[in-house]
Amino acid sequence: MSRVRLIELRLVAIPLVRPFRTSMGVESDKECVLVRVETDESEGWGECVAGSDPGYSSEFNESAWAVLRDHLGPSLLGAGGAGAEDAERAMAWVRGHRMAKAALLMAVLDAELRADSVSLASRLGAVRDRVECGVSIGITDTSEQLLEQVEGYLAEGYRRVKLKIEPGLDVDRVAAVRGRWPEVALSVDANAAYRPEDADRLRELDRFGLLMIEQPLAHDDLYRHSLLAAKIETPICLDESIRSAAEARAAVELGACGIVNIKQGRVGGLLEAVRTHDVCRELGVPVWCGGMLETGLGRAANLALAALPGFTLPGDTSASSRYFEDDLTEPFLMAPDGTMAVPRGPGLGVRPLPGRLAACTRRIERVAKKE
Ligand code: OSB
Ligand code: MG
Repeated sequence: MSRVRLIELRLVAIPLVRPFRTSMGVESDKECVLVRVETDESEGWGECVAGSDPGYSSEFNESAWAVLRDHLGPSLLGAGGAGAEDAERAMAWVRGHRMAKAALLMAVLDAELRADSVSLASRLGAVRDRVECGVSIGITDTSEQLLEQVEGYLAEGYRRVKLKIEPGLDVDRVAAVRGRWPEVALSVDANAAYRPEDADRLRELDRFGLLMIEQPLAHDDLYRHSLLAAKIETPICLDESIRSAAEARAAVELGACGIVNIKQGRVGGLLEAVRTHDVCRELGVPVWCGGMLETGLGRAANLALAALPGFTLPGDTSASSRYFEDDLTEPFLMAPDGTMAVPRGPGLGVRPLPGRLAACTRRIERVAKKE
C-alpha cells in the first residue's frame, strides 16, 4: 500500500492587486501555508486558508504551521495508508484546527488522485464543467470608489456582486450600488460586525432586494441569528458559524440561516465540505462556495467543489486577476459570460509554477517523523 513518506510546509506571500478591507481589518498581501506531500507513487499540493492573524477564525498561519509540523503531520507519517480517508482518520484525534487539517487533506487528495489519473471534480461528484463567478468587494474609503469597482467587475462579466459592510458603511453604500444597478444580483457580508441590537439597522437593508446578508452576528451565536432571521426579510447566509456538516444542520434546523456558504478549509477539508453540501441539499438549502483569497491551488479546489449539484448560487470564486498580478499557478480566467472552467486534469489539475513558487516562498520546513 502507498504511504505518505514526506510532508513539507512552505509559507508564501503574494501581493494583492488592491488591499482588501473588511470589518476585521485590511490585507495587502496574501500570506498562506502550502503543504506538499510525497507518497510512494506521487506528489500532491494543498493550500491552507488561514490568514496572518486570528481575526476571521481562531486559526492563523503560525498556528497552522505548528499543528501541521508537531501533530497532524507526524500522525499522518505514522499512519498506514495514503488515501484521503486514511488521512482524515489519522488526523481525527486533533480537536479543531480545521484549516490545517484541510490543507493536509487537500495535498493527500491531490497526490492520490494524480496517481489514479482522476480529477478532484469527479472524485467529489461534480456535475458541471463551468461555474458561475461572483466577486467580493472590500470596504472602500468612498462610495465613488465602490461604484468604480463594481462597474469594472460588472464589465468583466461577474454574475453576482458582494459588498463587505460594517455598521455605518452599509445602508448608504448598498443604496448607491442598487441605485445605479437596479437588477444586479447583490449581497452583503458583515463578517460578524453587528450586534443583536442592530436589527432595526439591518432591516433597512430589506428594501434593496439583496440575495442575502452573510454572517451579520457573532461567529458563535446561532441562536441570535435565528432571532434576527425572524425580524428581517433578507435571507441570512452563514459563513464563520458553519464549521462542519453537523453545524450546518443545526443552523438550518434552528432557523439561523436559509443559505450556507461552504468553505472547505473552514469545515476541515474537502470531504467534510461534500458532507456539508449533502446535508444542505437534503434540507433544501442552497449553498455556494466561499473564498479566502486563495492562490490558484485553493482556487482549483474551490472550482471542483462548486461544480457539485447543490451549489446553485454564484460563489466568491473570481479570476486570478481579481487578486494577483501573478498567481502561483497558471492564471484562472473568467469567460466574458461570467463563468470559469472546472479543472479536469488529475488531482487539483494545477501545480505551482516553479519560478513563481521560488519568488513567493518565505520559509520551508519538513515534518519529522515521530520517534
Ligand atoms: O468572509 O467571505 C469572507 C476573504 C477572507 C476572509 C473572509 C472572507 C473573504 C472574502 C473573499 O469575502 C472572497 C474571495 O476569495 O474572493
Ligand atoms: Mg464571509
